[in-house]
Parts: sequence; structure tokens; C-alpha cells
Amino acid sequence: MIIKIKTIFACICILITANSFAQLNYKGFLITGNIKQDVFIGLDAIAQTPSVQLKDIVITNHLNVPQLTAKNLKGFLLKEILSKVILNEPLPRKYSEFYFTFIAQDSFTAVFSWNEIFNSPTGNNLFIITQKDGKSVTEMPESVLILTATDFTTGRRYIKKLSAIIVSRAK
Ligand SMILES: Nc1nc2c(c(=O)[nH]1)N[C@H]1C(S)=C(S)[C@@H](COP(=O)(O)O)O[C@H]1N2
Ligand SMILES: [Mo]
Repeated sequence: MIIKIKTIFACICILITANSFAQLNYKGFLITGNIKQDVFIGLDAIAQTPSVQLKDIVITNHLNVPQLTAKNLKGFLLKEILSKVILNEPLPRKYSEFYFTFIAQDSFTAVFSWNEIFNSPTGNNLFIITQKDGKSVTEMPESVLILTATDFTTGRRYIKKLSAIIVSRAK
């Protein structure tokens, strides 16, 4: 009986440690894939990037039913970061073959094409959020938060806890 209690106690300790480690360990997102050099974008770098005030945005699910309103937002365009990434492709006309897979910590995934980001109004509405509800990104429960203000149903690409952007080429 005593051993059992000890084992359960040890398991709980391991779970608590693993959980706090996962949270401590979470510090930004990696850009990787079919590019010249991987880049890690840290939370502090995001927090320090000049940002603009954004309108409150209603986050709707796939049925267009409001789920929440993201309020008191500040952010900057994700393409400010992505435009610094060099694709493994010398010919600009072939950039149209590229796409970006956004993956969150919980594996939630959403895709944007190169043209959407760099050659359409979507790219001018695709933000990294630096402040929400008066909290800095370093304090926000959503951590790295991405949203596309002009999407018809905004929930689909409201990406919480972004952990990686993988650059790929259509086959
Ligand atoms: N990391 C992460 N972000 C996410 C999701 C998720 O499961 N994981 N769900 C998305 C969906 S489908 C919607 S509609 C919105 C709001 O849903 P939620 O409040 O249930 O997360 O968040 C989006 N962002
Ligand atoms: Mo959703």
C-alpha cells in the first residue's frame, strides 16, 4: 500500500514537472523546410517588433458561428518576417509553387500559399499578435498567435501557440 502511494506520488511529480517544463520550454517558433537557412523567432523578438493597433475581431467557426471576440489587439504583418526567408529557388516565377504549413504546439495545422501571403490582400491582413487583452505575447495564454483578419470564417486560421512554419513546394 505504501509503495502504491509512493508510486502515485512519483507519477504526479513527474507529470507536474513535465507540464511546467513544456510551458517553460515554449519560447517561439521555427521557420524551416525548403529554405536556405532555418530561423527561430523568439517570443521576446516578437514582443519587441513595432506593432500597430488592430480592430477587435470576431472568431467564427466553420459554420460561421462566433466563438470569441479577440479584443485589444496589437500586431505586425507576418510577411515582415517571412520576406527575410530565402527560398531554395532562384526563379521568381517558381515561387508560385511554394506554400507554408503552420503547425501549432497541439498539431493544429493551417496552410497559406506563397501567393496568398506575398501576392494578395490576405498577406496584408495576416498578423502576428504582440498584445491581446492588455497582455504582451510573453504573457498571453495563446502565446504566438496568428490571425487573418479578412478570412470569411476566422477560426480556421486563428492559430494559437504556433510552433513551426514549414516551407514546401507543390509536387
Ligand atoms: N492551436 C490551436 N489553435 C486553434 C485550434 C486548435 O485546436 N488548436 N482550433 C481552431 C478553431 S477550429 C477555431 S474555430 C478557433 C476557436 O476555437 P477554440 O476556441 O475551440 O479553440 O481556434 C482555432 N485555433
Ligand atoms: Mo473551428
